[in-house]
Amino acid sequence: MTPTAATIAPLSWTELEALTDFQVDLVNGPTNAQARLRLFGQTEADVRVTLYRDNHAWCPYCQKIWLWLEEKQIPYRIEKVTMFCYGEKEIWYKRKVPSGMLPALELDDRIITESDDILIALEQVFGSLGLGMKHPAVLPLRQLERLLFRAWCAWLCYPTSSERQEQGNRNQFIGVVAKVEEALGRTPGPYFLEEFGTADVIFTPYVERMNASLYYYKGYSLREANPRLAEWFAAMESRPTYRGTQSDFHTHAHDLPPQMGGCWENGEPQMQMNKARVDQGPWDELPDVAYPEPETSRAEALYRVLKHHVNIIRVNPADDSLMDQALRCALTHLMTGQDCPPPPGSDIALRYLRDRINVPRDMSIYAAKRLRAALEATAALAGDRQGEPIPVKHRRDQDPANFVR
Ligand SMILES: N[C@@H](CCC(=O)N[C@@H](CS)C(=O)NCC(=O)O)C(=O)O
Repeated sequence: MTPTAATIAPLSWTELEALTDFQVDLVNGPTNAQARLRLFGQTEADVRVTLYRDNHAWCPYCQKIWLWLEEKQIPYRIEKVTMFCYGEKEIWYKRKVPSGMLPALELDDRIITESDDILIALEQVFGSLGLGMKHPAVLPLRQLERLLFRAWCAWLCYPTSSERQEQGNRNQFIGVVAKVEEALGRTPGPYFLEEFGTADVIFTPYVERMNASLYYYKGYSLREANPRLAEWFAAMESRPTYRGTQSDFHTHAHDLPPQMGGCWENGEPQMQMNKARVDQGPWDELPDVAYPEPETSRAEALYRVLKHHVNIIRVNPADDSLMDQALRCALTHLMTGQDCPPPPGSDIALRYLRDRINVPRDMSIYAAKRLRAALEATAALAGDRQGEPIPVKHRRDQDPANFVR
């Protein structure tokens, strides 16, 4: 296609670099998935804790500990480990934790596994976050969270042989959600108890994954269908700690199947619509986030792609020079808003990347939405072919060994 007056030629990598001044202080700034050390204004000598968590910043049990440490502002180191379905587990980690399971925590040279035991150990040393793990008000909420988890798995992760069975699983889940709404309604504020605390941290990882997966696989919008959960989500999103750990619908919808042993679509019209929106956009009004978009989202997306562009181009199935030019077109569109026609045949290459942005590992939720939209708009100028399907039994297409850590 020959560029017309309304289109723009791709900027060079140097020109693109000049368009972003995005900077974050990984160590002392807001919660982020890239940090290897968090100090909260203290010194390295104050560090007593190392958190071993997954490279993808995806593991729900790791998110629980991550959020807790961030809320309490405990100085800590982060060591990232590969989950089985993404690649090879590091040998050094298997020596430390033979099962290879995550999370693990090193606290003054003591290794602790099992996320609940980790929280209990942390509470003993640093005090609890609001009411603690064993408080009589928290214990029933912890049980309710597990009940909700089991009802979610029963609905999402098993095939059904009849409409009646599907409805039964749905009703069972919605029945437990009603109990969660009731629990949230027992206090005047948006949180589970009078003050934000451990109970909210415990509910966060799976409620976030339920919201995403049920929207995508069942056409059910947890956050929109339940007013108290909607208020709870909004309150969580007012916290920079949660924002830094928050993922999006696309990442969860495609990371869950290999982890859960499969997620089953119900095929209903609403589900089909939701699925198309999560996979192909528009991404801006999905009920995965409700706080206002930061002004820095485009600059963040550009900064993150620039940092890794050599590897992004290398792992893309397309020819390197084709992807180099196509990616610069998409980034040019991201920053200028003008159409930048990519080389012929690059629709597949751009959509391959569109489908493999991982939130929050790669960038925050709004930056990812902007980048997905720019990749899709640019791909559409080249054609309507989709990228290689995302695997459902593993995610080795996201092997962290391909990227600089
Ligand atoms: N009960 C454990 C569950 C931990 C768990 O299931 N971790 C998964 C990730 S979410 C894991 O490490 N799987 C091994 C792997 O994927 O490499 C806890 O609460 O910490």
